[in-house]
Amino acid sequence: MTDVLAAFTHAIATGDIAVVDLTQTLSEDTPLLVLPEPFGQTAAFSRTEISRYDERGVAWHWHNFTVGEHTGTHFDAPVHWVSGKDLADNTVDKVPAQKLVAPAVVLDFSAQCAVDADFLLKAEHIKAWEAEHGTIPAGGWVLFRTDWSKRDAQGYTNRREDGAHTPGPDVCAVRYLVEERDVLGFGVETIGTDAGQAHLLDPMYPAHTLLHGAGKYGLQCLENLDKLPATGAVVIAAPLKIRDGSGSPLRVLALVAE
Ligand code: 23J
Ligand code: MN
Repeated sequence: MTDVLAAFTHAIATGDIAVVDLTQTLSEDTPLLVLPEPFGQTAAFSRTEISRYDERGVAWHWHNFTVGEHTGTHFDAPVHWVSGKDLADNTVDKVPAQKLVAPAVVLDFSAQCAVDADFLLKAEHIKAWEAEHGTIPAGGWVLFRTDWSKRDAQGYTNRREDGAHTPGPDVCAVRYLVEERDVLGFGVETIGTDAGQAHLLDPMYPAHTLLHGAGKYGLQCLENLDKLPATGAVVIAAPLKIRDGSGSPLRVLALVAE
């Protein structure tokens, strides 16, 4: 077949290319990031009914909803962090359309995270992964598999008196992905691209600080990363085109050759 798009749609129809949904269901029950006092909080998803085939709208059903830019499965744009505030095209509406479709690699550290909720992904871990699977391609997503999405609600947020205990990258790991690999962004199953205790690192919140300072993106609250191969998947991640938006809930899909 000479027409690459016809071959593509045919492969989707036959299942030779699987479409894997990496998105959490967004609802009133969606778990939220909770920051310590005195910081502001992201809003939960909520909705009010406009009509339901009734006198408010005889033949139609619809809602208005409220949601934080960073609630549920969502995209982080560079302007979200102070390190990215002066970059060009740093908001969700300015992400180039071509970047919304990109290759992805999946770094599976679920076994380590199962025994250590505070597991920190280090540059050495990434280099060991590359020795097995090949060099991480520039311009692609790096997805960090922790199996966190399989936990119950309490285990997912894993909050204790001293804050959340969830895995994430350390400073050198993020620096390696940004400076040595020029990735498009970093995607995680947990609520933040940073570890729950990342306020204790230097710089604090290294994933947010270094990724967004370099114009890179974040994806949070992903699931089904266990359905993806280590290399070869293609991710479609298109945030809402909110003018000057710092982030947005979105549907994230992966294409996988079967
Ligand atoms: C603001 C402050 C700290 C964090 C976050 C937001 C996020 O995780 C986010 O959703 O971007 S850690
Ligand atoms: Mn975010």
